[in-house]
Amino acid sequence: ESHHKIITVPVVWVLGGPGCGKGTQCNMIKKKYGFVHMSSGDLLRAEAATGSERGKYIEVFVLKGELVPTPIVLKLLREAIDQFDDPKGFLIDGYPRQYEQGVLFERDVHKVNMVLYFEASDEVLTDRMLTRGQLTGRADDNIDAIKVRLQLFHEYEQAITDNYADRIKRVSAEQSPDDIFAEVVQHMDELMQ
Ligand code: B4P
Repeated sequence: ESHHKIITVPVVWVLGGPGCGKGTQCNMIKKKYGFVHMSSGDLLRAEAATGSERGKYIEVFVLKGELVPTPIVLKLLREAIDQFDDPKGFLIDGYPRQYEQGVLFERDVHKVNMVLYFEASDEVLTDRMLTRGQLTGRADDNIDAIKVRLQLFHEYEQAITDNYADRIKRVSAEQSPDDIFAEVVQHMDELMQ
């Protein structure tokens, strides 16, 4: 649509199972490369925290670990993207969760240039989320919601990895943040050449 910003910089999707460390890596990428970091989860939690009608509706899905309806997530992302002038690029963290979300993004927002895909076992993911739940009290980091989040992740991951195989860079997320970042840097440098 014509009132939206036209994106002329690279767009990177940052994906992986719940708790894989996307947020940590995005912060490191943002610092080094000057990209804007946009987390679908953060946007949804921020909207929920406003207590608006839309926020209350969103919160029901997030607390259960279920997917929020795509039009809402895409609209929040689009609104956030439109607020930025000339960053070096966009990191879209936690979106798409389903192949169809990716299709809509590429149709309505921008083609994706690279997909960073963080891999870790369900055991590692579960441990990280439970730890974070204890440390921060994040409401969806409890065992019931975690099970739903993992189940939905596995249900949809194959369609995403199949359809974006040409742009996916897989990174093992079972290492320390610095070791993961060393691999990420190689992919980012290649993209920015
Ligand atoms: P998200 O906020 O995306 O939640 P997440 O997948 O658990 O990832 P998060 O970013 O929080 O964790 P991260 O891996 O960075 O989504 C939450 C909910 O929002 C979803 O369940 C859904 O309801 C909704 N939602 C979001 N996007 C949606 C979409 N596109 N469509 C529909 N609904 C959507 O980090 C995990 C933890 O690991 C951190 O505590 C970190 O400190 C730690 N960690 C990081 N790196 C580590 C390392 N190397 N070693 C050890 N620990 C590490």
